[in-house]
Amino acid sequence: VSVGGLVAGPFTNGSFEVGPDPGASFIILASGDTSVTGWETFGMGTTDLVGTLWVNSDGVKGIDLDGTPGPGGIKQTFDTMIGTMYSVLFDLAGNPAGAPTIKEVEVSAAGASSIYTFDVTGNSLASMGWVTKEFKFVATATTTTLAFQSLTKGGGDWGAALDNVRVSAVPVGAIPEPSAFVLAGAGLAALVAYRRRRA
Ligand SMILES: [Ca+2]
Repeated sequence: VSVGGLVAGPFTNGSFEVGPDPGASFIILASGDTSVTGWETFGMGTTDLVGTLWVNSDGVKGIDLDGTPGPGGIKQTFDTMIGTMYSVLFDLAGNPAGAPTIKEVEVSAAGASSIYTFDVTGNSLASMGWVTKEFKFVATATTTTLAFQSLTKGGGDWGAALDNVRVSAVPVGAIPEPSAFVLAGAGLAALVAYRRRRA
């Protein structure tokens, strides 16, 4: 799909494995960096691409949304079908090496947004405690931007950790259609009225 000369495509590289190699350390990504295939960083601060410095949930690379310094964010624009509901699954943890204890990230797409928190208490770089979260949105355009933004206040280098982002269209049959319920309700009401008239 071409929008304003920009060509999007299917959602890609949700595990952040394609791009620069941070090795056993991390790479600081300034706002506006597009070196991680498919993604662009944004926000007031920077974002870190983290290698085996910590144990990622999938592969050997993940994201610390608070770079050096944060807070930052990362987003991707991809093709969507208008009116289709999408499920976004992602693995969330937090950088346990520094404050704050509760990491916060806002996920947004197509005008919808949700805030997710992660408590790093008891976790370590070797045991991150990754949990899978879900975010859903209904596409309103032929391309949609999915964004993960750190909500850490006042800067800081240790933010929410992100890896293994997956996007899939929710099958139509799995979505309740309000219009169908309204029609069924109207039909039932008409039937009741008809029977009452006959009685
Ligand atoms: Ca990964």
